[in-house]
Amino acid sequence: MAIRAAAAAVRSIQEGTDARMERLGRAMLRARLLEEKLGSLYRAGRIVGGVYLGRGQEALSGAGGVALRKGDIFAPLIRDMAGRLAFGEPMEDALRAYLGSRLGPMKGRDGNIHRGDLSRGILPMISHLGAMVSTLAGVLMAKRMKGEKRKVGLTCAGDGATSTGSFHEGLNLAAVERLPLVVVVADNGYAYSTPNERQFACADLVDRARGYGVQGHSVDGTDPWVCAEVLQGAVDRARGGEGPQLVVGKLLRLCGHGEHDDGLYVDSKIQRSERGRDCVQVMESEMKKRGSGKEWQSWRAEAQAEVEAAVIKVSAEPVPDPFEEDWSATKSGSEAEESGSS
Ligand SMILES: Cc1ncc(C[n+]2csc(CCOP(=O)(O)OP(=O)(O)O)c2C)c(N)n1
Repeated sequence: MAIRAAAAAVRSIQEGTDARMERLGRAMLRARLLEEKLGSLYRAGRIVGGVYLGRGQEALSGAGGVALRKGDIFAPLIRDMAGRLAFGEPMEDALRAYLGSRLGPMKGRDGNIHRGDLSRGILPMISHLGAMVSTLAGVLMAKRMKGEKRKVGLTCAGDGATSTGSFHEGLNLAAVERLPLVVVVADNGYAYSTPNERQFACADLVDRARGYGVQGHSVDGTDPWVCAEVLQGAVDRARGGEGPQLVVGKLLRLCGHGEHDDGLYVDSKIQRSERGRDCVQVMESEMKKRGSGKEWQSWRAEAQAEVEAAVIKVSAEPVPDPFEEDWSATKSGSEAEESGSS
């Protein structure tokens, strides 16, 4: 009986793991294919402003989105398309921000990477350079004061962002307050064109966790399985009251800083190293090895169809009309008048 119970438990853990990896794999593919399309739309002149992609960072980002639950708060950065989709941002809403649709969560009036949706627990990004750590710490403190329990906040930072004052102030505050905060550092080797050795003098950014008094975790950011496990563990620990968690993933940005940047300064030795692996290819070949190649192909086909359908739908949507806009970020004009605000 006990053996049977143990076997059932093992099976259910395995099924849970498989379900989590399916969510992650699908989010990675959806993000990769959507971003390839965004690159094309940018080159075709259909997108106003810059386009910044998360190529090569889908496993680490997506694993964060998968590890969170409904009711948690996610503060994504510019390379977190996979995390956003995994956490539940509809692909159509993402596209609406890029194509300026009035039906998007920012009503087509904000920069594409600055989109958020408070109703889904996604904070609009203020800046890529550390600002979201203190913003999220503030949200978590407010939740604590309101008596909301077991809600986790997760945000991200680049290696460059870890050198800013905002990052330091935010993480220090979160550590002192023992907030349920997970900070995922995507150490992709470069802050724009500045390599790691010109940014910080410690051997590994995870070493800083000790200085802040928080738990630190290192992860190979190119391995989807390891990312899923480590991120889930960090989120669970934060939820369980163990305070802030710093997760540092080593990987490489497999694109320019933005689509306007060719990234030619990236060292070819790093590109050829383990760190330069493409997490999407890693997952594809591992799934093939495990006999699940057909499943992967069907996820890819579904993601491709979703991207095509979303582009067609969102392209036909209205854009904001300056003469009809209420110019209120959060409420319609009549609602604002009723509550006496202007
Ligand atoms: C205060 C400020 N300075 C400079 C910039 C321009 N900028 C945006 S992202 C970035 C580099 C960020 O590097 P990193 O944190 O490593 O993230 P990555 O782009 O590699 O993901 C810079 C210099 C900015 N947005 N804000």
